[in-house]
Amino acid sequence: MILEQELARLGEKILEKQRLTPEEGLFLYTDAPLPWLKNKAVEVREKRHANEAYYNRNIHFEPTNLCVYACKFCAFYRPPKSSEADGAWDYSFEDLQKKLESYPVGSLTEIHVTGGVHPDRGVEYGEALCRFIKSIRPELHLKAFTAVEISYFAKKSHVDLKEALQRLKQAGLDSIPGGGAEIFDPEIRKVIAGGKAPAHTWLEVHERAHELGLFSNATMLYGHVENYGQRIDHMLRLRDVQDRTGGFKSFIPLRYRNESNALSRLPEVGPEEDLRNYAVARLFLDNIPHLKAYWAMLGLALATEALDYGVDDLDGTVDDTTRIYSMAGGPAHPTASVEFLQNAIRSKGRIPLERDSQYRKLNFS
Ligand code: V47
Ligand code: SF4
Repeated sequence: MILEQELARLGEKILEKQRLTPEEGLFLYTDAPLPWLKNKAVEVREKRHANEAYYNRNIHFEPTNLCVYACKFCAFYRPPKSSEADGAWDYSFEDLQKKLESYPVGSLTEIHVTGGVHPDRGVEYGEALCRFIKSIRPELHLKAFTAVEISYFAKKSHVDLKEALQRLKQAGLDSIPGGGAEIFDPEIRKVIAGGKAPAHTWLEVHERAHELGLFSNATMLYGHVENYGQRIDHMLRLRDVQDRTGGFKSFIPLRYRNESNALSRLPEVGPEEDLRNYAVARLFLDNIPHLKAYWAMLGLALATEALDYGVDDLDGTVDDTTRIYSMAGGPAHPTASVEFLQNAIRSKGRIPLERDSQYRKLNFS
């Protein structure tokens, strides 16, 4: 009875668009029945996005997997002195050119660039890569370099974060992807991602970027050793920045995948937990407009299911160009045609819309 009363009170609050407190967010994780969460999350997403759901046409480029860090959840990185025989790669600009030229002009709208943090590369490298991509495909939206990569560029080149961002923007950077956020709680971050940019640096990169007119996304890696309170803390810190800047377009929860990494002993959470997490994110993180189920991590079937739990975006065609998830247990060859994504969205009774990187609608099919 008490549970029902509390759910009714929270339902009212949500209906009236009142912000949930951290305690209420935690209650949703621990006590709210999944069908109730589903119902409320759909109510909120339909107010924002009606019956529409988005996809885009994109590829990824992962310049190298050599990395100075050694995050325990990461199956992708190799220590800096590794060779090809160890599974390392370090692509040249010529390799990138071949890849870009293999896509006809007009067949993509976005390239997403991220990779390992190479020990020798500072902001000059980032600038050169941006300029190179724009010289070949000026029409593509360039979403590149996580806050972790950017903070390393700045440190290596002895410049502050604002200067690093200004220079990257000048060189053609259009927006910043959401990676590297993991979990902001310092104790958990130390255990799973020891050594890389702390929470305040990650948040500062994004806040400075927003001030310069660059928008960005934010991720949250969940389902490893964190607890619900730490997930709420993570979203609360994002909500605070977003109140000041409005620069986050999309929130992307990423389920920890457990193959071939230093935390493989941990089981992965099941689909019900994924769906609960999307729904709570939609309700608690009330000021980031889009909630993305990144199908290349989750698989298309579950990402499609998440459209019933507050999600409004499946991400893009990807075309087998990312290895971060396939190396950790995600779909082996992540590629989806436009028709495939459209049909997935239609299978949930929603209207598929192609978007650009700013979520402007590109078609009305
Ligand atoms: O920060 C690495 C995650 C992220 C694992 O901005 C893992 O549109 C689960 O941020 N299990 C990088 N996750 C990818 C990323 C991203 C992806 C798609 C779209 C956008 C966007 C951003 O991948 C890392 C880390 O949190 N990751 N290893 C793993 N084993
Ligand atoms: Fe390096 Fe990123 Fe992997 Fe961490 S998650 S080891 S920073 S590639």
